Amino acid sequence: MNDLDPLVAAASADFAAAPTPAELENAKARFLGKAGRVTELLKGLAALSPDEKKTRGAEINQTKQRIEAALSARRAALAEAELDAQLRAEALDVTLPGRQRGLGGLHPVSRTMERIEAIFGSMGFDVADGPEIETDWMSFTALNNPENHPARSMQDTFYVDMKDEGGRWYNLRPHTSPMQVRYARAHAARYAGVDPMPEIRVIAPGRTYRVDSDATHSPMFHQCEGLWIGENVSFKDLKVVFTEFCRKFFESEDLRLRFRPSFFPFTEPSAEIDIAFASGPLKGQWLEVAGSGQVHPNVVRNFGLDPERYIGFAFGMGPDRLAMLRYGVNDLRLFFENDLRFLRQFN
Ligand code: 2NL
Repeated sequence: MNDLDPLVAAASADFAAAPTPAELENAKARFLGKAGRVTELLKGLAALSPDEKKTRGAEINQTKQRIEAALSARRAALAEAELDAQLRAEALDVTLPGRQRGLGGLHPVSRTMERIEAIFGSMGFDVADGPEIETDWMSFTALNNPENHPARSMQDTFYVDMKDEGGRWYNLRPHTSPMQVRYARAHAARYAGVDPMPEIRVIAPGRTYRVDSDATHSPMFHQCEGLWIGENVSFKDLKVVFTEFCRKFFESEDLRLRFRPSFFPFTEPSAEIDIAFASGPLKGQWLEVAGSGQVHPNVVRNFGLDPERYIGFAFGMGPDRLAMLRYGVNDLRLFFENDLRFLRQFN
């Protein structure tokens, strides 16, 4: 104990009061710095006798060491507090539930397409898919829709900024028929030497595009067309196949079908196909579900086949509309808004 004890106490108190390392360094300067109080004491030694210098010098040095010890202790305490705060801030609560990856599910239209494919598959139909950007010939001319014919404008087609060799714009296919044309032509070429040619039996499901948008039309929509060509395929086969399809699709054996005369450039004769449920909210109401007909001889010729020999039928339907009927959805746009509250109901 000596007269310097209060200085040590003052330094310790100052250090303890410094809340940050920077302020602690300021406090250190007040005691140990160039103009600090310990330095001032050391300067005072000059005025003392050699004996006094020895004792007083030792006292001052001891004091300095005690102050330095207090400083180190405070530095360590501040560093530890800082580390503690950082650890607290970065702490992980390992008991929180993990972030899960949402489970995906099939879109109702995809489910419908798969259902259509499965049913026609069970009747021996192949499934074909291909380009959505098509040539003018594939989308129109091959289907007996001649160049510059006004009927083309009824499709309100999207065009692509690219021309084919004939200088005609490419288009976003307005129906899936081009895929049937491609399939039929490839089939005819493949079996060119085979007599008779094995029958063509195919469906073409996929996305199609028309300039049209309201509660029952979307600029992108889906189609599924079917084609059956052989030596002896008749309208009776169309009726059998499509009746079977509708009864399987809607799971209703007493569902009724009606073939109503119509016109399409690619079929002759042509018919709209209507169905009527035997029960349920739509009971007895005729609903149009597809277009159909006997493939026009010009179209058979464009398949690369002899229309005098090969004949058959085609049909086209809208899976979006079939999905609406099957699931009781009243606005087509719901299918394309991607609202999970709507989509989750199908999974
Ligand atoms: C409808 C009408 C139809 C076809 C599509 C077709 C395809 C080829 C040859 C002949 Cl490659 N026809 N497809 C035939 C009749 C009707 O669809 O209203 N679809 C929703």
